[in-house]
Amino acid sequence: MKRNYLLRVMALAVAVATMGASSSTPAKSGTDTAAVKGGVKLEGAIPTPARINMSSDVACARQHNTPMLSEEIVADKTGALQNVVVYVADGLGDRTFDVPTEPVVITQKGCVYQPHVLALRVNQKLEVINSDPCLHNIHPTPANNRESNKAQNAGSTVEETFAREEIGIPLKCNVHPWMRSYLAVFKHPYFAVTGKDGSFDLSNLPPGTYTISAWQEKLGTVSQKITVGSNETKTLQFVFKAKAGS
Ligand SMILES: [Cu+2]
Repeated sequence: MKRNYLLRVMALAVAVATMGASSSTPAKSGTDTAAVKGGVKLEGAIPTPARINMSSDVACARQHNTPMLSEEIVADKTGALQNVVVYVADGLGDRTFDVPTEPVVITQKGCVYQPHVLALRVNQKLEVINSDPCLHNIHPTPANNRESNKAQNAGSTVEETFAREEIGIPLKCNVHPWMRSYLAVFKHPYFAVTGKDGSFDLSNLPPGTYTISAWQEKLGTVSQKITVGSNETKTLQFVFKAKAGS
């Protein structure tokens, strides 16, 4: 409750700041947009990913010539951090956005979720594909959405939707305990998941003052505040510190 209260207070403060800005620089429609771009880095020792043991199910193990590695922390030699969700956490006020009609897709192949981290919109269709010759079950364990648990036969597709915003919903399979991915559900379109180079691009933002957050499944969330004007691009760098033993 306390956290909700604080978030409301923060939202109010940002809303006031935004109103102040827009009264001096009235927003034009169409091309009048802002952008926040940048990268996410891991500072400190890059952890060696653990090997995943799939020997309990030969249908999974035989699909891999070399052991699959844990994707809990994926960073290259320079520290560029992959699978980080970067998003507008605050500053959009009460704007609303149409839900995309295109579904987003997650695939189970070789008893691994692809992609490992997936972002989508509230009430947007999530297609979960089973490309494996074995049974999986789709078991998201959200905190703010409805939990479900569906068995999924080889070669089939199931659909899910999430009614509320929530970042970092674990998706697991009870048949194969190593299978784990994370979903981030947003009520707006201003989010990105970092790729191999750790970069993100939040474009077509309305000019304003925003809290931008970066979420990583093991390292948590870091946030920064930024103001972008119309047709302005600003750069943000996020740094996570490698935790001992992670
Ligand atoms: Cu499975």
